[in-house]
Amino acid sequence: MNIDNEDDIGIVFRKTLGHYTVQANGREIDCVLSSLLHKQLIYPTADPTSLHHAVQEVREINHVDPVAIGDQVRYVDAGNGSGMITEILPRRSKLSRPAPVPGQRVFEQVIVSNADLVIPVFAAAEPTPKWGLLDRYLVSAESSDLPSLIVINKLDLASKNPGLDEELEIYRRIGYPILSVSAVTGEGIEELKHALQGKLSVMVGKSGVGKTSLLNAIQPGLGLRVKAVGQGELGKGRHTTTHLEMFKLDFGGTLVDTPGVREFGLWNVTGEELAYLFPEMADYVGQCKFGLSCRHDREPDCAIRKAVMAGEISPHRYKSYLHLREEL
Ligand SMILES: Nc1nc2c(ncn2[C@@H]2O[C@H](COP(=O)(O)OP(=O)(O)OP(=O)(O)O)[C@@H](O)[C@H]2O)c(=O)[nH]1
Ligand SMILES: [Mg+2]
Ligand SMILES: [Zn+2]
Repeated sequence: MNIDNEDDIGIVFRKTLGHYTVQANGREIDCVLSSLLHKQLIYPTADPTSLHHAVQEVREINHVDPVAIGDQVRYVDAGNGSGMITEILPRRSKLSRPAPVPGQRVFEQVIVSNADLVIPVFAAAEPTPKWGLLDRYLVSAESSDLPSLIVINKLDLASKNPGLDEELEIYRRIGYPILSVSAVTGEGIEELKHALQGKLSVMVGKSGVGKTSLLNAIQPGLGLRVKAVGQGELGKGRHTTTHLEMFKLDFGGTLVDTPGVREFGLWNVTGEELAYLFPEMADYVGQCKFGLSCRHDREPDCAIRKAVMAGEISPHRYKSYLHLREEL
């Protein structure tokens, strides 16, 4: 970091259409983008025939928004708590997904940059876990070279899902850390805090698994703010998160809460490398009869399929692999 300009550098904690909340030196600055950065912004609703659209195409833009939550940015302070972002500093990491823009091609959406840990959150029950979605999150984190921590929330409802432990054992065997918690009873919350300490972590998961509730449990002061934002929309005290937001934790660390998503595609993963992103398959890659060109599907003498037959690789993980392979 350039010491001379240190007071002009901050981190993006929140964004709403056209506005970015930058935290710097314990202050929040409401920033817009400089015109240069602004030109790199794709409006999902843009008329594909408009001039605006044409200009964007010439610039070969490949992301929906040049600025992501977690970005370290340089900004010009305009006073009164407002400013303008002029530069995005190099990213340490990024967690991305494809964002199809109607009438155009698919663009990269950086969910969070500079994250250290991806936390796929599932509920023991209500909603019932969909393990295929977990596999997507894990592959996505692997492709970003980020570690994952699987969090199973609603431990208090675990008796409603008798098959849960058996499923989790598959992931434990692969080597993924798993933490079972309950935002309601507080069980496991201390361990979770410990895992978050000193890192920038991002929670991902379906709507209703309890991501925001976990944030409440981890840091009650913050939770109140979260609740106030979306309350009333769905009634019964249930609030759904509509925007990504990053929170500073009192005990050190930063946590990003994301809105629940039903779909989670893979960005920038090729069919050839997919098996490498399943840690339990990686060792077999190259050992198939057809070497690196094996799709590990119906090819004869496939080392990965043999490992599935031998019980070394879980059939459901293999099914996830085949499913994802078809998309790439
Ligand atoms: N029984 C039980 N219910 C929980 C627990 N954690 C959260 N809930 C409930 O689950 C519901 C959804 O919680 P949220 O925190 O809003 O879930 P979310 O993952 O943030 O959902 P989105 O913001 O829509 O993505 C709420 O009604 C919570 O009270 C838990 O540990 N046990
Ligand atoms: Mg939420
Ligand atoms: Zn193979």
